[in-house]
Amino acid sequence: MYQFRYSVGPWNVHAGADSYGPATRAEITLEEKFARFKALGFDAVQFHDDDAVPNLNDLTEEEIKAEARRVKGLLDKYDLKAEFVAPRLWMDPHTIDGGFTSTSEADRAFAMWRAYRSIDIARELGTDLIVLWLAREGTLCAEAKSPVTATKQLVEAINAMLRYDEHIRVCIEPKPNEPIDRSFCGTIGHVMAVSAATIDPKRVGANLESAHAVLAGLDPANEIGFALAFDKLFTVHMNDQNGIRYDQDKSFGVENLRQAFNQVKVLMENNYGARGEYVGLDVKAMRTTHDEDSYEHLKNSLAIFKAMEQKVKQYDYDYANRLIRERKFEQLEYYTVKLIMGV
Ligand code: 3MF
Ligand code: MG
Repeated sequence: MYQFRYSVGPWNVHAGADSYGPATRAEITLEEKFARFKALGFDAVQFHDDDAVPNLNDLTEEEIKAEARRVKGLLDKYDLKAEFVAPRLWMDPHTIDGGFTSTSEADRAFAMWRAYRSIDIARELGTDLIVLWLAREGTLCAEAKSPVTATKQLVEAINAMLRYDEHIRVCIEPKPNEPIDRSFCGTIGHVMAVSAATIDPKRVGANLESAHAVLAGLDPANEIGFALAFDKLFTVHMNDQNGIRYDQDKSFGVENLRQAFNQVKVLMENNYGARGEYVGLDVKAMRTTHDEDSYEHLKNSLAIFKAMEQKVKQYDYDYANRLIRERKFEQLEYYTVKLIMGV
């Protein structure tokens, strides 16, 4: 059996600031993060456009590409690949009310400019994957946007990206809310529908984040399975989340081990990764974490994920299938939980 390959974004190691308080740890340079990612066993790095090219609004298209090439050199130095580039459409003054679905035409044009630059950066970094976390594509005031118009705008924005580069693939990371109240594309089902409506559905897929599924009140393993059934799980953001509260990006498996097991199980049963897909992490250290422990949550997430791989390998499918045939689900559930507990 092939080995999973793992990826992580530089924002996974951050200084600890949240909406209610300032940083609690020192900033770490991109190069130092790359070195540590490699040492921890990661194979690839995920990028926002401005993780790779800071202040790109102020640069020409050629300057943006040149800076991306410099970052590619840095990746090569540490023998890391770039997994994807995601336009950061939620931090900018132009996108306070969304990008592709903003009610301002100028802001929609800005969002497309950033999407095209993300594609340019992806090419320079050697990846064909663009991730869209549609942070503000929704409403704070329900009456502020038509959900019909906005959904069509989203499809058109993706079509424009597919036309801009005939090789890139676009991958939507759905989330039901936060920072907006009502998102237009909240679940994998929404993503599959948007994909089907584009000019090239094969090139439009999903990035399932465990925590986002939990926030939608759904089971992450079932969401993964839904995307896999349509052959459209282009990547994953593995993490954990304690129920329907603020987005927590906890280490993988620390809240719900059975749910973690079932995510790994559905990925392994369907040969996820065989076509180069990465197991991506999207985890944050707790705010109280000390500087010297800035990477513990990454280490722990990888260790828990790999431990679950071992549990799936130990899963007695003959026994489980017999219980399924006999509809002995009490026994099946007990067997599964016992395996996870190791008793
Ligand atoms: C928010 C997220 C984002 C995305 C990232 C890449 C900051 O809930 O999960 O992390 O994953 O923007 O798409
Ligand atoms: Mg994410």
